[in-house]
Amino acid sequence: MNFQGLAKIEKHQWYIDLAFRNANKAAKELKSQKRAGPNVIKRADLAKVRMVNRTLKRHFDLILTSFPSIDSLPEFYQELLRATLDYAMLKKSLGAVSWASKKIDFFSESFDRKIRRCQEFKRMTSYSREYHGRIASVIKQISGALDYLEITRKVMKGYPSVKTKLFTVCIAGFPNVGKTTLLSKLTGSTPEIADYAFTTREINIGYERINNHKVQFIDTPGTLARFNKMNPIEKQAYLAVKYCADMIIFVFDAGDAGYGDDAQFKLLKSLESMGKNMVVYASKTDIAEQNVVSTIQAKLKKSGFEIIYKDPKDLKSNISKQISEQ
Ligand SMILES: Nc1nc2c(ncn2[C@@H]2O[C@H](COP(=O)(O)OP(=O)(O)OP(=O)(O)O)[C@@H](O)[C@H]2O)c(=O)[nH]1
Ligand SMILES: [Mg+2]
Repeated sequence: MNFQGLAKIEKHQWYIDLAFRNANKAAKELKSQKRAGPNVIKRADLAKVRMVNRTLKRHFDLILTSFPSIDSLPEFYQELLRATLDYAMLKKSLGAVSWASKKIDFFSESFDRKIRRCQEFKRMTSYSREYHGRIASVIKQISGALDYLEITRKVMKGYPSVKTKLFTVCIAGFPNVGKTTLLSKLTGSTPEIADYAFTTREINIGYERINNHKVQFIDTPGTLARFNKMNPIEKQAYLAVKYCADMIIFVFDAGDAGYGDDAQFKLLKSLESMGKNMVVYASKTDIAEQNVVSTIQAKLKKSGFEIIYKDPKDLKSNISKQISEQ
């Protein structure tokens, strides 16, 4: 699921200007016809009303249909919305556009009727002016809603495209431990990898077919600890783990990442509290001292992690087993 296709939302004046520009054009065309006839003023005024209605309905309906129905979004996206936007305000703003769309219909129908029945040229002109005023006022009333929907659209465009129905494996651990390197080894994807912490500034997602199942791998930035202190990307990662992960691979740096074992153990413990199936992968065993690896292994065993994966192939076999047990 992604939100790239959300319609851009303009400032309220843009809609007023567009609608009446189109309306004036339609009226002008009608008046310039050779056989305009005696009723041309009335027909031009009616054409204006209908064009305003058509233009605004088209744009407002596009906004309403391109925004997904919030209550039917997968839980992950609903929570992401709550974490990054004002959920109540978003609902209210969509409600305001829907209200405006109905009001525009109402005024258009009522002025269409008035103009059709009107016999006096002067009154017709005043109806036309009044209609313009009513429509402009309705749109002005939703200017805050339109502004907020545009902010929402920009934020939602940046949401990761997560497939919420696939078997999902999240890769977690301290910065610079080798999470993204593992993602590439597991899926063949090639995101940015660098020898410094916080290289991954967004959620990297890769896919791999394991045992005839498409598996989604999510490489998460940050440590996923302390939700309130997280930046928006870290929040996205945390929520992806919470709502989408069927399994977590904890990357434990056996080389010298500079965190020390204790801090990594502590993080491992705190992630265990998320209640997900978790396996440990020891990275950088190629450069680590053998006795360091053995010590880590012994400590992990005490915490209930019998097997420490060092080879991505073995991890894939474990994932395959988990899928078949589901
Ligand atoms: N020798 C060795 N180096 C590794 C291994 N895995 C990762 N590295 C190196 O460690 C550094 C960090 O790797 P990344 O994969 O970017 O680590 P990360 O956990 O994604 O880092 P952030 O995105 O910053 O959190 C890079 O220089 C990698 O080449 C490994 O198994 N062995
Ligand atoms: Mg990374």
